[in-house]
Amino acid sequence: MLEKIKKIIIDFGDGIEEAVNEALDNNIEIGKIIDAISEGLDKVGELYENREYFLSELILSGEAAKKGIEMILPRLNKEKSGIKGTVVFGTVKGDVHDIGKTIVSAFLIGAGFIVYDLGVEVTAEQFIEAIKKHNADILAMSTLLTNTMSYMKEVIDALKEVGLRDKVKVIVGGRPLSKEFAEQIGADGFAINPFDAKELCKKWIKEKNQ
Ligand code: B12
Repeated sequence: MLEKIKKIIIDFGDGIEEAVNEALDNNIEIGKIIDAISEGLDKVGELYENREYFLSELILSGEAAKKGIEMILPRLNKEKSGIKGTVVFGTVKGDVHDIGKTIVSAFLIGAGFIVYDLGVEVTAEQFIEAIKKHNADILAMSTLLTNTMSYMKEVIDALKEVGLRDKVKVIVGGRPLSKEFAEQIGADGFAINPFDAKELCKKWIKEKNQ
C-alpha cells in the first residue's frame, strides 16, 4: 500500500485519495504514509533535476502530495501534555514550497501548540508583526531553495534590530539546511523531521516555564 502511494506521487497523482484512504482504513501508521509521500517526491525531485520531468510534472506531483497530506493531518492526535506555546510559522520570502511546513505545523498543533501559519513568501516584516501581535514564543521558518536560505539570517538580524531576538526561540528547517547552517545564522535550533521539531519546541517551552 505504501509502495502504491509512492508510485502514484511519481506518476503525477492519479488515485492518491483512494490510496491514502485505503492505507488509513488499514490502520497504517501516519508517519509511514507521510514517508511514502516524501519518498515519492524525492524521486520526482531527482527526475526533475535530471530533466526527465519538467515543471508541469513537479506541480502535478506536488499538488497530489498536498492532497494526500491534507487527508492525513486531521488524524494527528492531540497530546494531553498541557504544553501550550505559541508558534509563528512561515516559508521565507522567495520560496513557495509549503508541504513540509504544513506537516511540521500540524505536528506542532497536535502537540498542543497554537500555530499561526503565515503561508509562503513571508518577509521579515511580516514575521515580526505576527510575533508581536501573537506574543509568540517560537519562530519557525522553512525553505527548500538554496538561494533563499540566506533570507533566514536576514529575518534573525531583523529580530535583533527590533529587540525581539531574546524573546523568541528560532527553529529552522527544510531540505537543504543543516545543524551547522542553523548555528551559523544564529538560529536556536534545526530539525530534520516533524518529530524532532515538536520535541525541541516542547523542550523550549518546558525550560521557559521552569
Ligand atoms: C513539490 C515541489 C515543488 C512544488 C511545490 C508545491 C508546494 N505546495 O510546496 C512546486 C511545483 C511549486 C515547486 C516549484 C519550484 N521548485 Co520545487 N520541488 C518540489 C519537490 C519535488 C518536493 C518538495 C517537498 O514538498 N518535499 C516533501 C516535504 C515533506 O519535504 P520537505 O519540504 O523537505 O520537509 C520536511 C523537512 O525538510 C522538514 N522541514 C521542512 N520545513 C521545515 C521547517 C522547520 C521549522 C522544521 C523544523 C523542519 C522543516 O520537515 C518536513 C517533513 O519531514 C522538491 C524535491 C525534493 N526532494 O525536495 C523540489 C525542489 C525543492 N524544487 C526545486 C526547484 C528548483 C523549484 C523551482 C525553482 C522550479 C522552477 N524552475 O520554477 C520552483 C520554485 C518556485 C519558488 N519561488 O519557490 C529544487 C530546489 C533546488 C535548490 N537546491 O534550490 C528541488 C530540490 C528539485 C530538484 N532536485 O531540483 N517545487
